[in-house]
Amino acid sequence: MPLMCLPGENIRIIFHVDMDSFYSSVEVAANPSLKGLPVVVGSDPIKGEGRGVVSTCSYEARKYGIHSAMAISKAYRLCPDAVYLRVNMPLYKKVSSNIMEILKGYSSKFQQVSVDEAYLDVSDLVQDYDEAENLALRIKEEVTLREGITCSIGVAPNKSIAKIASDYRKPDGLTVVLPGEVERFLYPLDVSRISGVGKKTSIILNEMGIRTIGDLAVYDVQVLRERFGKFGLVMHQLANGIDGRTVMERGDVKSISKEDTFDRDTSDMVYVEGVIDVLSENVHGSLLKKKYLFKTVTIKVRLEDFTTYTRARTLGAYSSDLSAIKRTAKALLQEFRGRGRLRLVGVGVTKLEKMDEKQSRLSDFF
Ligand code: TTP
Ligand code: MG
Repeated sequence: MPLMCLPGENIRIIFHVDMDSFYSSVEVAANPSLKGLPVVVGSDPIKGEGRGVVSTCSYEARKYGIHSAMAISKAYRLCPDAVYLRVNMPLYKKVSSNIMEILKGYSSKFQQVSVDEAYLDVSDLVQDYDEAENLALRIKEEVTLREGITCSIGVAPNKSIAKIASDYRKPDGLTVVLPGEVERFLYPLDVSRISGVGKKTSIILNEMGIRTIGDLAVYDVQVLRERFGKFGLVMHQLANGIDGRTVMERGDVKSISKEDTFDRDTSDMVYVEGVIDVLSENVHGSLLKKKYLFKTVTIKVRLEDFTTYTRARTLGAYSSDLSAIKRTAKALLQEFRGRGRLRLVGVGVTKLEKMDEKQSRLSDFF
């Protein structure tokens, strides 16, 4: 069907591809005798005595009420006969990277968002949503043929709707939401389907009388802003099917830093520490946006004679903590006390590691 398009408006076609019960599907593909059985993957399974949690489980196991993040002991009570397996991350990472390579082969506008999901912008590759649907079927076939696991794909005019659509008919699903059908698709769904609307937000929204995405879409945006800040506005837009985010592969970021040259050279360390606070906040903001954790904090100091120093301190573990940046940067600054006036100060973080996407979905919007 041809696309209806207003002058100046670009209708995009975005795929969200998400593997079905990923860890357990990979286990089944590696050991076909598990096919059709309830399979639970988690830490510390030891015959239901362990203290770990379920990472995921096969759809057969889900029939018993087992789900991700449930205590393994509870899963064991629900289904003692399930196959319990330890997490084998290297295997899942290998299969994940094979699948991401397959997906990248379809469009250069590709963005991996977690170990088992990615967006593709196929707007330039197909003429219309019919062709897009055929392309999605081809991708599903290729993933199954090459890696032995199924995935679900949502096809829609933007990322948010595509993500909701991929989850709509799982497993092995394909849901196409045409631009003209966005409202009809979104409005009846529970607000918790919107990415970033977790349990706590859902409870507050429910208390405000907002249960469905449709309720949210027509709610007074000013009230949402007052209650949730900027995310109130974002939620309202997403509920109305508005999401301008592009599909972009993020480059490999090695470090993030910000610096400031003072209007006038200064030896006032209270003032310099204030600048360090602001720079740390900026660095931290970028870090969240780019979804990285850091392990090393650096500072840069330029004295009035232009001699420039960098200092670094590595923490014991990866962190996303703003106060750790501020504290470490200020500790590193101490050696420059009494060294004359400072011309510039900078704060940075290095040794970056991709954050677990599930922790950071909200930050995507800011
Ligand atoms: P999901 O895509 O959320 O779940 P899934 O692929 O297992 O199942 P679905 O068919 O509903 O998409 O997460 C991908 C993988 O991330 C999952 O296989 C295991 C891991 N994971 C955890 O380790 N803990 C969790 O709480 C969740 C939700 C996922
Ligand atoms: Mg999945």
